[in-house]
Amino acid sequence: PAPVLLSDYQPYPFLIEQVSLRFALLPQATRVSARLDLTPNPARPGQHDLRLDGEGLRLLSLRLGGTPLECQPDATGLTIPAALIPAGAFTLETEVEIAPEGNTALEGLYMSNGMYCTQCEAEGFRKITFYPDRPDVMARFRVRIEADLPVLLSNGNPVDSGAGWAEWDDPWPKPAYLFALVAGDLVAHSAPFTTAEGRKVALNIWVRPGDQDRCAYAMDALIRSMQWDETAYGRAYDLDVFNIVAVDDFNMGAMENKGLNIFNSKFVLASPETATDDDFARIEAIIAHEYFHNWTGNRITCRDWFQLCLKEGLTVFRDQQFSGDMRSHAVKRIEDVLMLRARQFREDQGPLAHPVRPDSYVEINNFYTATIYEKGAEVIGMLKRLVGEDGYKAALDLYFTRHDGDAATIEDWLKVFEDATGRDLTQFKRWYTEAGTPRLGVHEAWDGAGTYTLTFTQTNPPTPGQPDKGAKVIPIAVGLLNPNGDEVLPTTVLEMTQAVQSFRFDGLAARPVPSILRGFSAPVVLERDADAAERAFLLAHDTDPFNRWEAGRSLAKDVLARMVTQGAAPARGWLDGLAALVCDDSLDPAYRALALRLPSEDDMAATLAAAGHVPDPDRLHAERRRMALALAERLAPHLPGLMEAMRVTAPFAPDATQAGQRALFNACLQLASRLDGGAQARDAYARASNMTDGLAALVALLDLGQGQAQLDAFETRWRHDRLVMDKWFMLQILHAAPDQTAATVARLTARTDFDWQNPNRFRAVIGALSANHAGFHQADGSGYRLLADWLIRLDPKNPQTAARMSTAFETWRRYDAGRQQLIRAELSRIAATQGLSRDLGEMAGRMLG
Ligand code: B3K
Ligand code: ZN
Repeated sequence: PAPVLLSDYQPYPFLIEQVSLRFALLPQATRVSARLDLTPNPARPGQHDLRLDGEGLRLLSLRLGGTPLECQPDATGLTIPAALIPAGAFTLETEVEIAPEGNTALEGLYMSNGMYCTQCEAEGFRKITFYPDRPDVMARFRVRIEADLPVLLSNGNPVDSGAGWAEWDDPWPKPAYLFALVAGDLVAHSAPFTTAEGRKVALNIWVRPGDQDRCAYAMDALIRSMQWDETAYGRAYDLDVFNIVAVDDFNMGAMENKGLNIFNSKFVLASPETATDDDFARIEAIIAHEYFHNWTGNRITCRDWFQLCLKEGLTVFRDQQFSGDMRSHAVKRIEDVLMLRARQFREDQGPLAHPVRPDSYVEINNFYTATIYEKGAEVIGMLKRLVGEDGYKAALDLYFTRHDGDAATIEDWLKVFEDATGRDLTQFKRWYTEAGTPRLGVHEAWDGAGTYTLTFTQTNPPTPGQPDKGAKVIPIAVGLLNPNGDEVLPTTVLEMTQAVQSFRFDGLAARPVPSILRGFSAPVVLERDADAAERAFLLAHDTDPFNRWEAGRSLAKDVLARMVTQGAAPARGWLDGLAALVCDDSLDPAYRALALRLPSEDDMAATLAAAGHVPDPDRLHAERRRMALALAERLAPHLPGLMEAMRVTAPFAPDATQAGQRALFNACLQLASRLDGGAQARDAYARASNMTDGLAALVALLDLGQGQAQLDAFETRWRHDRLVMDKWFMLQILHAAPDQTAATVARLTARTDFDWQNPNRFRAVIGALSANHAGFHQADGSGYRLLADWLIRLDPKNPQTAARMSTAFETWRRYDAGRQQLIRAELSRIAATQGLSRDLGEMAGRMLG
């Protein structure tokens, strides 16, 4: 299929004043009647055909201005010739039939456990009715639902309802991708909320009967999100109700439909017994993210899908700020950077690299990526650093006043920053239009007489379709420390705009130690050959918490790299520095737990490949275990004391303080288990009273090749709980020995409860296969073959999820010729599959290059 191009954008020739929809819901034959009130769009003068998108719809009737029309749809929509269209306002009425029960792609109107629900972003509305399914067509929707079910929901405010029917009206014009409908046998966990503007809002979280006691945390997170957006951004909620629905079958995390957010139940339902601290934190973040979209996404939406980062990058940035405010900024920043490197850098350095604002796509669902989301958020973080707190606030206020109700672009977004701050952002815009992770080299010079100079060199590596790139604006936050550890220059943002650029610092008493890229002030790879002594110094003294952690991280990566490439022993300096940090009671336990986390095998493979080595997955796995063992031995004398100090005695609370204590306790337990044969982990599993502690103990045992009895007990207790059992499936694969991984997957996929058409279960199993680095990359190709088999099987049912999971192959160029050939063969087999979806076809094609 031909790609869609940004340069082809044209406004839609018609405006839609009002949409009236009527749904008569039946699993096999749902009738959808639509009435569109149209007028010509002055932005597109002249006579135009009326083109409506529509896929898989059985057209029952069509009327233009009340008169029946004979018009046959084609495979992708319906065209009403310009000649038939009256001048001025007119109405178009359609009636179609669809079968939600057979919709396994989970896009459009589908069913999950007997409940009807929708997912329209990006282009699912066209599977519901004929409509201009593009985000710049914004209209008011009125919806009538008829079904023999107790709960009938749509966007906006409830108008009226009776037995078997309900009507909804959404006063806010919106694009079709924000349409939603839910009908089912649901119960609500409810709470009232009053906005800063005095509006009384009924908040409801709708779940299947029996799940209502697992909604309290999500509701609490929602209320805190609503309050936070009022204080941090001055944005209040704008309807009388806010509904959230939890669905078991969902392709992604959640969806921000106006007034009716639909969530993967995994990101709503939580209790101490069933959810880990990480689950709670993710629920808080996603609830906030979807809520924040009400302003950044819904009130101001995107002109076209190329502008996706306009809403996603900004909304991720906002949810990161929120989580930092709720918990710890330092810990949140480290976690976000870990994620950015693991997913976005990986993407940016492989065949799927694309700009934060792409200029072409085949299937837009393939562009809901770490680049659009996470790098999109980083770009906003850089803007904020460059213009400062006040500049950012002024720009955002202007954005909301100038563009409320608009379908906007990245140009509009940058313009508000230019207008509010007087800055020229022409060069900065390259962050949006050019793919790839810049590499930042550093050279330091000390003249012996008080002047210290830092010279930076940026290189912007080629990416698919973009061989040459200009210099980027890179905000480099720098601090300088005295040899005794005192800070002589507090954090200062250097603004790099050239390929090579020097910055001078005068009047220093001694040669300083630089702390560069504090807070990870730009999404770049810092290439600095600091020696181990300097890193150890920063690990002990840096006043910037991110860079202090980063010093330990880069030290650990150096150590592991030397172990892998030179057979070196785990370096003493690293072990001692880390021990000192972990035992420092003045530091947040969550932070100390993060410092104990070793670099992942995937991250190390990328780092080794970038340094010109060919990573050997088995060796990497073995050396990383050796590294963990050395750390355990070094920390052994401190572990009992640390664990005692971190033991939580108060009743479980999913807050940052307790979570941090549990994280450090469990990190110590993992290490202790490497020395005690699993005795403490078995005990901890038996005594665990919450999922966080139970899973951590189980993981410690699985890493030792033990834990079968605990797995069996877990299964007996949780076999009827889909979400908890997803964890059970996932852990066994994630922690399988490399040569056992494929066999474990084969064994688990043969079970009757491996419901592979449920995206959560599929991801738990097949996603864990590719996340087990050494297991997936077994030299015999068993991991690759297994993944390809499952992608080919899933694709006809659910192309979106199949395409997303195919990114496991994106790193193939890192590995040796044998593995490269095996992966290429699997990608070619996928690409050659009869009837392959556009989604998976595009991904396989791009990865093959
Ligand atoms: N906007 C949705 C994602 C839709 C994905 C469509 N394939 C969730 C979010 O980012 O909030
Ligand atoms: Zn989003």
